[in-house]
Amino acid sequence: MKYSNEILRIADDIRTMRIRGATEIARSAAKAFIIFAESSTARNVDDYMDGLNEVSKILLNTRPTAVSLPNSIRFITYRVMEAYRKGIELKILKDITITSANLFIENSLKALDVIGELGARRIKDGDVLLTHCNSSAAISVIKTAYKHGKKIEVYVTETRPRFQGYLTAKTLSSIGVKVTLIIDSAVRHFMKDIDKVIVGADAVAANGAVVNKIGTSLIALAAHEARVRFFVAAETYKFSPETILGELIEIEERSPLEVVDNSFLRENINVKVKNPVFDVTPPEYIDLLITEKGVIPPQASILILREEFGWIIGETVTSRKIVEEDD
Ligand code: RI2
Repeated sequence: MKYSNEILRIADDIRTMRIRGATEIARSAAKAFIIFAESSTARNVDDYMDGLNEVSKILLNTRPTAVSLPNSIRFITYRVMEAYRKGIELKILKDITITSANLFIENSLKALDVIGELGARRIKDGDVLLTHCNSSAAISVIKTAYKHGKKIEVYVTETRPRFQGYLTAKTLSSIGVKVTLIIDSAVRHFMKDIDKVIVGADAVAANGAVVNKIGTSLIALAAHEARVRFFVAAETYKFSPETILGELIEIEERSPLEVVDNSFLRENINVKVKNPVFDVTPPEYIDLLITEKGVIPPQASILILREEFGWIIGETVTSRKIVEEDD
């Protein structure tokens, strides 16, 4: 089946991290479905559903960790699948695809605003914050607190190896927030100056463990040691229903060439370079999860999952399974 180059480009941009950040990845996947529905030349509903399934596979095969990706795909395909099962005609299936994708994007934008408002209530005037990587959810909290007139200062880690911290530093300083950029390994050194840590999430497990940019768990450890509060800002579509079924969240490993260059590898053939992109912070090190459904302790993650996906989780995750098992 032929796809619009735009869909393949979105997939490639996610893979190569031109599109990055769990939220942006999920919204871009939704945009790919809109493009699919608008450009599909399927002659009947079965062809259309085959195409939908293939687009899902293309997107799912880009990056493995951000649960927002399968959750956005599931949000859209589940609705289309339901309509297909009821015998709905092709034109309407296309409309449902587009409406569902737009609804996902709209919900996601609203969620970020609500997270900003709820999270900002936990930030005090004069707080010194620390953040890691470049999370739109964490930035929403910081920006909202600042816009509410709280004079805050933010320490931002560089975030090796791809230096997403520079993006965060630029964004926050451009609106007037006082920013101090530090190297990742300086976090413990500065922890005594920090009041609260706030980071985003790529995935949240049923037990409240958070998967986020590599280094997050070390920051949580340093915060725990110094009795500094550790907040995670995450939309509920980053919660992983599969973890209720016993599955683990896969930690993406990217190319060593993001860490060293080719000549280093050639000159040091006995050196192995590993580049895991995320790590797992256990719930014991997390004070609060700031979601659009409320500010909760990590131990309450299971309730979010039950509310989002219902009590028959096995059935609601099937759309992803269908896609994977077809391989
Ligand atoms: P938002 C990013 O991953 C970072 O780990 C960040 O904390 C997380 O996504 C969430 O970002 P990457 O795509 O969804 O840079 O809050 O590997 O924007």
